[in-house]
Amino acid sequence: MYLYTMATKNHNLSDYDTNSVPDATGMKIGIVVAEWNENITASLLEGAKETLVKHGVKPSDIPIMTVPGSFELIYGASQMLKKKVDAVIAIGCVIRGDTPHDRYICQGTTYGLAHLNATQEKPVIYGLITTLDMQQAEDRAGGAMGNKGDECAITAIKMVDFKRKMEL
Ligand code: RBF
Repeated sequence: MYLYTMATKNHNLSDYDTNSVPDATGMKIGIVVAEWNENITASLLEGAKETLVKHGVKPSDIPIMTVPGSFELIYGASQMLKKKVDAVIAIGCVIRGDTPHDRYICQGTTYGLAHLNATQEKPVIYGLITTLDMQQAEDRAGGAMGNKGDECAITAIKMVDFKRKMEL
């Protein structure tokens, strides 16, 4: 079996083998996006939407909700999971600041989203960018390293497909 990995060091986030992606026709994939660092999260959102649609998800089957900051992605995602969606993509961007605050947000958000994955029936996709500066964030939001929104969309489709196969 050919196992295509997207998670390789220095791998461009938008570079993937189209043939490895299941058909997403009929899938409903919600997106919760944080307003903090909106210039970045808006690009991630665009990437995710475009890639979902490219693989067959109808735009009307992509409900989108915003939350103030990344920390609120946990609540936002847990609420959206209760709605008619097959998976939820959580999008946020935390940039290193002058105090340790960013580390608590990253840790809390990561733990919260992981907890949802471990306890809920539907998958939550980790679309949190955590960077040292704005340049690193831009590089991953449609810049030199591709767009993490694209990667999240592909991951969401693959996880919904995974769940469908497990139910057979
Ligand atoms: N939210 C983000 O999504 N990204 C950030 O980089 C970010 N930095 C923050 C820095 C400080 C000092 C504070 C107080 C909040 C920050 N937040 C950030 C917001 C956080 O996720 C959450 O919305 C608030 O802490 C809730 O009051």
